[in-house]
Amino acid sequence: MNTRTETPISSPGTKGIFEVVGACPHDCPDTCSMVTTVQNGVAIKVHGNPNHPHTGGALCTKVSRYTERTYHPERLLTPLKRSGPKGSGQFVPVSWDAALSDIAARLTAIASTDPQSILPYSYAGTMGKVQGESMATRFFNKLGAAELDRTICASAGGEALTHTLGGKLGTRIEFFAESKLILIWGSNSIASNLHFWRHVQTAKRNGAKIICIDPRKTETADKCHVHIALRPGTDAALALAVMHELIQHDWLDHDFLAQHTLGWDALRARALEWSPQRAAEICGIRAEEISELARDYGQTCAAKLPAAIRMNYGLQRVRGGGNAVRAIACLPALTGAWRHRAGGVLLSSSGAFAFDDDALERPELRTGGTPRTINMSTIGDALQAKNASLGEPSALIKALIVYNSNPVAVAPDSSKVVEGFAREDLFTVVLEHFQTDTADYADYVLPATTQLEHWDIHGSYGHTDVLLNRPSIAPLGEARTNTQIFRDLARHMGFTEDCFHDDDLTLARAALGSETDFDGLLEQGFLTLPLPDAPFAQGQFPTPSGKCEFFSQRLHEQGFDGLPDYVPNYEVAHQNPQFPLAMISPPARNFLNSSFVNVKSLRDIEGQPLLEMHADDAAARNITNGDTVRIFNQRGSYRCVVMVGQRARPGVVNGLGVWWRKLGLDGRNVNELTSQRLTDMGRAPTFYDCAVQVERATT
Ligand SMILES: Nc1nc2c(c(=O)[nH]1)N[C@H]1C(S)=C(S)[C@@H](COP(=O)(O)OP(=O)(O)OC[C@H]3O[C@@H](n4cnc5c(=O)[nH]c(N)nc54)[C@H](O)[C@@H]3O)O[C@H]1N2
Ligand SMILES: Nc1nc2c(c(=O)[nH]1)N[C@H]1C(S)=C(S)[C@@H](COP(=O)(O)OP(=O)(O)OC[C@H]3O[C@@H](n4cnc5c(=O)[nH]c(N)nc54)[C@H](O)[C@@H]3O)O[C@H]1N2
Ligand SMILES: [Mo]
Repeated sequence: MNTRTETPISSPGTKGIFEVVGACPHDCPDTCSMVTTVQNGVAIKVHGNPNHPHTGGALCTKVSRYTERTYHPERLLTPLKRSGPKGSGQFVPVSWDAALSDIAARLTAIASTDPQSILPYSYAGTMGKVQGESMATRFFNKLGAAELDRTICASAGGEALTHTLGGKLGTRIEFFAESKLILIWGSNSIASNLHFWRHVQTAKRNGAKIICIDPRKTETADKCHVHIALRPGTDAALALAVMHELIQHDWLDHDFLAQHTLGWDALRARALEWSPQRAAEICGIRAEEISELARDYGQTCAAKLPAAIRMNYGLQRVRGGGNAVRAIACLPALTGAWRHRAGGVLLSSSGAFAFDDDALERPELRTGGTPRTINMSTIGDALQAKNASLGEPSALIKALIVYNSNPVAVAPDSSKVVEGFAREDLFTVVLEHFQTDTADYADYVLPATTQLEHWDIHGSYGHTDVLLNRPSIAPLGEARTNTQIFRDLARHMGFTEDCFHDDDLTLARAALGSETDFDGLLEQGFLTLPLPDAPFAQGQFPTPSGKCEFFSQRLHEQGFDGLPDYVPNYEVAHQNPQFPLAMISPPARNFLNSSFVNVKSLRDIEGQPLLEMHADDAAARNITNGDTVRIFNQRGSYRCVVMVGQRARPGVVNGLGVWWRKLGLDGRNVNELTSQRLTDMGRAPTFYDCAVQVERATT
């Protein structure tokens, strides 16, 4: 087979068979280099690029079905206009010109009163810099629309990391292969970071001990030497008790502490309040589990062997999520684990990339003062008409333009979200591949291209390579790229700035800046950022003090005490007689948030929405495996089938997500139960801080 990378296929009639190197667009730390095989203009399969070290020639199961998703019989291929009541999913096809003219007229009318009542809503359906916030943000800047605070995933952990280490930086992922002890903390790596798991396996083969800290007995926990199944939201207590033991046994790197940290005396005093017994009670585990964890970590570091922590975002989706991330991120500085390239901690590598966001988004197009900001995690409340009637009528959102996201399925407190989207006076446009739950509430649905049909540039939040995505097929049907849709809308709105003519390759180059070897990227499909092996071996933390900030002056100024602390959940289930079970809702392995839920071969693997429950909790409720149960709390209720077994610990139920509402038993999903309360830092959602009760469903 011929590997040709220089030209994308321009029409489905193009003869021959060849491969095109692209990138997986999904919201996942792995950001794989993906090779598409094209035959006569049709993508016939995708596979992982064997030349890209982080991909190692393998894709995950779900993305290996990318052609099934692309050519799905339900792919949206023409613009649609609503023809029934909101939410009914009734639409009629219309021409692009009719759709764009009407949308432009509606937006112009709304903007003439208050452009800030128009809200873009987008997230990481694609992580691409071009099809993400480039032309779209230019458009909304020029329009003077409200701005979206993009908090739904990672902002608690992100802020916490920035206030501790100075940025979203950490141990390079490939060096975990050399570690002698790996803590997998709040991460189901096999499901959501598969290419990291290869490095764990290498380390394990070379004698490393692997410890998983997760309330759920995940497929990852199954393969670790130790599994600590703590209660959700108690990680900071655990980390402080580990510090307590490190201090008591003097498994400390005094030199590193003296030279490269800020606030050690205060943190030491705080940690000494956290005996393993005290933390064990909060975490719902045995004190010995904590002292053994501390011993493993402390002795590995004291023996000058590398110990690394793979933290992930699972543990920050609770009220004290920011504090928990801070407490854990402090650990390597206590023991000097940063001295090794295979030691330290990694939550996110995204701070290593220096994309030129201003060149992409052109903030200077915005005239007028600071824009109104709407938190995407509380979109349910933000859309309520009654909020506006409470005194700030201008605060009412009158138009929503949704792209790269499915908020009706993924945002917390669904009943509020649905109520908002159902408002007859809300004008909603959704750019999508499929008729999602959100698209059902649109006035217009616009068909967007998939990754096989457009150019893009990708960074990563796991590794530190830049990837280029080259289109391999022509857009299907009448689908248009996100960028083209916003270029077209700009024209219909009468925006005349030259930047609304930039094509996607111009945007790709703008994202990278002139320093980057774009030709090299075109040739190979990826390039590796030049970075030191061990980022903080000599300190050099990019914080204001240049040190690892146990104490953060910036947080202190925001009203925190400045040290990491244990902040209990809003909803401490085991102390709540009415809703005594803590529910977490981590992703199902074969879906990517709510993406892929409609791909039949993957849905067949996942079966149906499930609630995992421990046998003791089930017995106490006269529930048996396979029963249909009703899960409920003060916000709502949701029915699904229960799976009784070892994946759930006592007192915690796992409602795997994120199913499309319309595929659930009563047209709802797990977010019917989650709340709009926000984390301590980063204004992020608290999906896993959710107390519920469960009963056998009668119908
Ligand atoms: N297959 C697949 N891969 C994905 C995704 C997907 O939907 N499917 N989603 C992608 C996205 S958007 C993201 S942000 C990442 C998410 O992936 P991760 O960052 O790994 O986060 P989660 O999957 O939310 O949670 C990870 C683990 O944390 C556990 N957990 C829950 N609460 C707590 C807690 O309080 N403490 C501790 N220690 N653990 C807890 C959960 O049980 C889960 O096993 O994965 C990405 N990759
Ligand atoms: N209960 C619960 N809820 C959660 C989570 C959880 O763990 N539990 N996880 C949360 C997390 S971590 C995240 S990141 C959010 C994710 O929430 P979202 O970012 O909304 O992710 P998806 O649900 O995958 O929806 C992305 C949509 O974008 C579309 N899309 C993909 N590519 C393109 C494109 O090029 N153009 C256009 N126009 N559309 C495109 C896809 O078809 C898909 O419908 O969900 C959050 N919700
Ligand atoms: Mo996420």
